[in-house]
Amino acid sequence: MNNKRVSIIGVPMDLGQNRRGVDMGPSAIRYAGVLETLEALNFQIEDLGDIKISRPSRGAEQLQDNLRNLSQVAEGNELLAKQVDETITAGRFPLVLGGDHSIAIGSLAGIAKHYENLGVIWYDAHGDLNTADTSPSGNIHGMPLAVNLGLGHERLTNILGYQPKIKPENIVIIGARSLDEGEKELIREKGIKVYTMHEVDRIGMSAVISEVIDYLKERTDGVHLSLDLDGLDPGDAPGVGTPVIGGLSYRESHLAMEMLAETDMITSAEFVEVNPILDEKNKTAVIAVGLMGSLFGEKLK
Ligand code: EXY
Ligand code: MN
Ligand code: MN
Ligand code: MN
Repeated sequence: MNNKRVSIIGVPMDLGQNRRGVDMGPSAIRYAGVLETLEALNFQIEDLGDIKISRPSRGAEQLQDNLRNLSQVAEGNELLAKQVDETITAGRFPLVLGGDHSIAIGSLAGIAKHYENLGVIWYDAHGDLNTADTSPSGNIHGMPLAVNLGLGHERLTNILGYQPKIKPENIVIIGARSLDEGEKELIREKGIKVYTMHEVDRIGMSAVISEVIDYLKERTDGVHLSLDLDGLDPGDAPGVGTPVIGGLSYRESHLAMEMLAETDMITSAEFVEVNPILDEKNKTAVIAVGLMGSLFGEKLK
């Protein structure tokens, strides 16, 4: 990692889906030692604390136009976008800790304005490419990648006043194994590059990441890593709200992070969907911190 100055931003967001507890993800990841791990690697760390997320009032209608908690999710993401924007302007690397994956709306809004061609690695069991029209759940954590392509409700797509945030040809999804019909259509229509579990099984993680690096290197001027812990197999990372069997192992994920570290191409990152209530003794947060260590250059693991 070229940038030695890192700002940690916690986002205790659990309103982009139905299961409570993922709002405690940032605490669990701090408790698992993220600051100590990165400091030991000689990074200069600043912890900006947590973004304020407002709660919906009790009993209020939360699902409008098939978008659960739209105003709270939009408001939280507006605050996050500003914080991330300021972090990059100050020349620092934003490391965002979720929270559910809806927070990628705010983080990418703050990041993408600093690049002509931002690349995005979406490490996830899911595509997160639904809109309110295609979503089976109304959960906004299943929509952030579509929102960043400019598809969806204006309150979400237009954060910081511009859209789209990213171009379809600059996205690579890794680990997908649970895609809805509407998402598959969008992937075909937009030509989004996807390495499903099939490709990982077939050619191995080493070849997948080599291809991803070559692909993004020639077309992007910065790369954001959006790592959803449910990309990993629930045997390794059980503390997630939407587990899908047959996922990436801790070793494969660790290798992916190491290979990315060697390229120095990652310019921002977020780790999301850690839910301590569903976890086993903070295992998933510990794994998240282990992966962060590898991404930031920890050797001999
Ligand atoms: N595709 C399903 C939905 O849209 O409801 C499940 C989405 C889960 C999203 C997770 C966090 O990556
Ligand atoms: Mn996700
Ligand atoms: Mn997911
Ligand atoms: Mn290793």
